[in-house]
Amino acid sequence: KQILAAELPDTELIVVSNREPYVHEHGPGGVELKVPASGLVSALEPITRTCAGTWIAHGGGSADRETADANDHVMVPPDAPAYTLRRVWLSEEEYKGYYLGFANEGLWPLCHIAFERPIFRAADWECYQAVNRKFADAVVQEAKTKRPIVLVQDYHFALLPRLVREQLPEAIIITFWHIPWPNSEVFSVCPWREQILDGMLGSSILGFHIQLHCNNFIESVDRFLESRVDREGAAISYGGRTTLVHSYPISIEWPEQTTPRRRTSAWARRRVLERFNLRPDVKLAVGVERLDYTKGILDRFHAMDEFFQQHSDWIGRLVFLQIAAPSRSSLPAYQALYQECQTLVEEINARYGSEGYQPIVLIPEHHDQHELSDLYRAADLCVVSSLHDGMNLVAKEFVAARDDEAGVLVLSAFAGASRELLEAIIVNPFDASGMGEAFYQALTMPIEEQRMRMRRLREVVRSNNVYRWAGSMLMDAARLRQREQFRELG
Ligand code: GDG
Repeated sequence: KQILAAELPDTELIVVSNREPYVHEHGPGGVELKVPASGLVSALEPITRTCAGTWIAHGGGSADRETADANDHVMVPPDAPAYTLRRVWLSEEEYKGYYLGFANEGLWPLCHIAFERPIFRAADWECYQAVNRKFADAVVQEAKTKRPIVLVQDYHFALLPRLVREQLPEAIIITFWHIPWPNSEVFSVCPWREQILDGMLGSSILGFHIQLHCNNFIESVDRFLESRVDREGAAISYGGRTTLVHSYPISIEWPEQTTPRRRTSAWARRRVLERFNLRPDVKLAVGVERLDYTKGILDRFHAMDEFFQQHSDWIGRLVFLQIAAPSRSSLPAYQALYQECQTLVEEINARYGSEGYQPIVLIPEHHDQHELSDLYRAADLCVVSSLHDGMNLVAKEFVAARDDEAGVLVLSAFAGASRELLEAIIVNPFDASGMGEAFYQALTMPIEEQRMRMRRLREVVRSNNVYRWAGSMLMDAARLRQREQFRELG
């Protein structure tokens, strides 16, 4: 907010994302409000609230239409309105082709090394283009000035920066790509690779979580477009314009006072054990994610299997509580993953379980944020074993929740977060026995060492928080604007 006021006065902020930050759904008790399980929403909501901007997103909730006004606007958060949410309506066909199809069966597996083959259908691509146009028009409608800052979020909108640029040539368009960018050889399989790159280069600034993804993007542009690449200046000149390509590691809002005083870790632990009917003497490992094949959920269960084989004295003493919020569940790859998870959990529980003891508790349900916070605080270890992940906010949320400075984070080397959270136990999720040993190391780690590591991790997440993420992008935007103004002055 300070940066906007000082460096970019009178600049309006427009956020565009597929997912809306507040969803209205019909529930048993009438219209209910939900905050979706999304890293992007967790990161951007506090920023938009602070800046009183406009957020444009797909209105996907069953009660979204009736809760919006005639302009498709709703003020949010409902209990303390701070900014406008503009809902964009999509037909079932558009949603299927653009979101489920091109974005989630095409781009998502293309960008993640999870060995899931991307599916490219011409009909999905048609929808993707049409929906990008629809959102670009919404940006232009909502813009009250000629020079807004437009924050475009993620792989759903690769074409939107160019489309907005055509209609608002003076806008500062910052596109943040929340998932990895693959190397140019992998990217080359996309039938519409040139169009995607061209669309993204409508941005003034293009952000990725880590430098490797920036390098991969620059490499892809160099290979497939007639452009000039300045690797040192991290800039691409293309079609008479320049796009800066920078890394901005995303983060979370650091909680001022994590929880009321009475909700200590011991309190959270008692509550969680009671709720899931667990014995009071077990150690608790937790995993929290959307049920997604990139997150390495099966792999952590295989690691549990290895761990019990190597350390049979732990059978009966460790429970893995896995929260798996349903996600994209109409897609075959996600249905198959759900089935595989259920089968594997049954197998492992049959092998090591006994009367009143299930080593893995899989809960395929969405939980509210307080419940997640209790889980983080109750855990002896938190496992983030993504096969590939842009950043991973669960790792940072776990650290932020641990104001008791205890608990161990086991973190995949292939999550962007591993570049910052060096005091976690870093694992290769493809190596089940290595990950099993990491569980052992975590479970037997002396409390002094846990504290030393956790203190350092907390310092990192506290200072590299989500305001710094947004702040660095806005500072770069301010520099660009100043440069433009100097140019105008001659
Ligand atoms: C993408 C990138 C990048 C999970 N279950 C529930 C729930 N969650 C929340 C977590 C966390 C968020 O969802 C998940 O964020 P991640 O970062 O872990 O993963 P993605 O959703 O894949 O996010 C990722 C991120 O964008 C941001 O750039 O870090 O790499 O893939 O906040 O707490 N939240 C609620 N109930 C649940 O059951 N309320």
